[in-house]
Amino acid sequence: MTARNRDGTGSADAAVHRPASNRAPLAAVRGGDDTIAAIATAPGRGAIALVRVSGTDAEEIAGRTVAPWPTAPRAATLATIREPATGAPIDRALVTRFEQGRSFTGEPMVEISTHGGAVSAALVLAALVQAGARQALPGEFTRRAVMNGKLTLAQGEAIGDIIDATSRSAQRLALDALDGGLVRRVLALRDALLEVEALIAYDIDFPEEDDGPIAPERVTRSAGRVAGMLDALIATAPAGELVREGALVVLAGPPNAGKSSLFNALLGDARALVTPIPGTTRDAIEAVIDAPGLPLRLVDTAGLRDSAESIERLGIEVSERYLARAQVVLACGELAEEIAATRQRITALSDAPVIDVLTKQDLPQLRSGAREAREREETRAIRVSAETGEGLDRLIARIEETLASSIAAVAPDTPVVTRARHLATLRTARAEIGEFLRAWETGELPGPVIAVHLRTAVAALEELVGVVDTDDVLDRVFRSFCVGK
Ligand SMILES: Nc1nc2c(ncn2[C@@H]2O[C@H](COP(=O)(O)OP(=O)(O)OP(=O)(O)O)[C@@H](O)[C@H]2O)c(=O)[nH]1
Ligand SMILES: [Mg+2]
Repeated sequence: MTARNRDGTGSADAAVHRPASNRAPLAAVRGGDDTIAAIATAPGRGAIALVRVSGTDAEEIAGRTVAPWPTAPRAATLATIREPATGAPIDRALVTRFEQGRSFTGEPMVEISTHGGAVSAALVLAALVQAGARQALPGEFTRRAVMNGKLTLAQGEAIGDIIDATSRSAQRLALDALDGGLVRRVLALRDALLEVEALIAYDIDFPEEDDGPIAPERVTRSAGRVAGMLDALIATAPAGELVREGALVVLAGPPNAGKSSLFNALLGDARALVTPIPGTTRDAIEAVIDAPGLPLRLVDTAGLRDSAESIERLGIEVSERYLARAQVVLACGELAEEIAATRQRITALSDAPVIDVLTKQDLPQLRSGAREAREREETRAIRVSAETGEGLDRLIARIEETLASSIAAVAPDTPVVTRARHLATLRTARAEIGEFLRAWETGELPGPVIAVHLRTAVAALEELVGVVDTDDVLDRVFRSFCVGK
């Protein structure tokens, strides 16, 4: 039990701990100075559940319930977990301890893999609380990892995004963010701005240097470069939003065109009602499919026609509202003429790109129609059958191509901005640099006044990453401009 060498009075930081009772809960969370515990796995029936403990006293607290205590850190040890008060066994579990600085939170941590199900993990958590841990608040482990410098704020957010991802593409982007691509880019831009600030500061502090004043174009060029790179990042936001939210793909066409059948076939699920009666679908039905590149929010709508019937008319109005928001429209019809009529009908309603979809292509009479259509060079239409599944993959690929070409292409090495918070800070930084450049070029205001814009831009970028450290400007003055030169 060598790891548990604290007796509660000898620890170096014990003096700064206020008693738990007069600690405001939020202050305790921010300070991260108590020991927290939580069940980290989702509730429900499963093979294993994970209980985590983190904080200065994690080992001491867990040691009151775990025996034998793991001798080596980061090595799973089979142990019995016991109730601290009575010593009654609760579960057999694998216990792993992580030392300070070498854990997810950066604090001493213990992870206990209990049996799954409703009871074991809850009992182990209760035992840990009895032994002195506090139940963690949502996100508190990641928050501590950020506060202890194990993760940047943006990486902490990325972990949340990985957990919340509902599509492969959203998960992939979040994983890239966890890898720190955006953070590295933003920090590089911040550094470039600090260099500009340093140029100006140097100009102010050492106007009499032999080299003469700093050429104003040098400042303009450097700040302009940062502005350009911020523009490139900001331009990825629509792609990021598509991945996060999914692209709205609306099926449109005359009644009985096979829209609901196609919708169901694409989903692989009988969600929408299908009947031979034209006008079956009344309300819009929405469902998400996890396409390889992007999540697609498919919407089945009421067939478009001039109808006097009031409920159908309401359904058609709903279709029209969806069409106005669509990012891609699938103009569905059994025949090229129907598709042409649908295109005609929706021109006033939607600016979205339209993909022609010839439906029911398993029916021989329609196949021959398709052949004629081919002869008339109407070959852009995708021929599908909800019955046989023909053409569905091609249709998805076409939808993805269409979306890719309608949003600004993301340069291959540019991290994609997916969060509104990030976009807002990037826009703030960009606007401040714009203000700075305008003021610098007119030269009407003194350098220190103009430099305030750079400071604000730097602060915005730091806010994105979650860097709280402030004043490296002076360091940089002397690093990049050796006074002895
Ligand atoms: N053979 C064949 N029949 C299909 C196919 N797709 C749809 N149908 C039939 O066509 C009829 C209409 O299909 P729906 O999917 O309800 O058509 P819809 O466009 O949703 O019609 P509304 O909701 O009335 O606008 C049904 O009888 C379907 O079984 C297909 O790929 N092959
Ligand atoms: Mg329908």
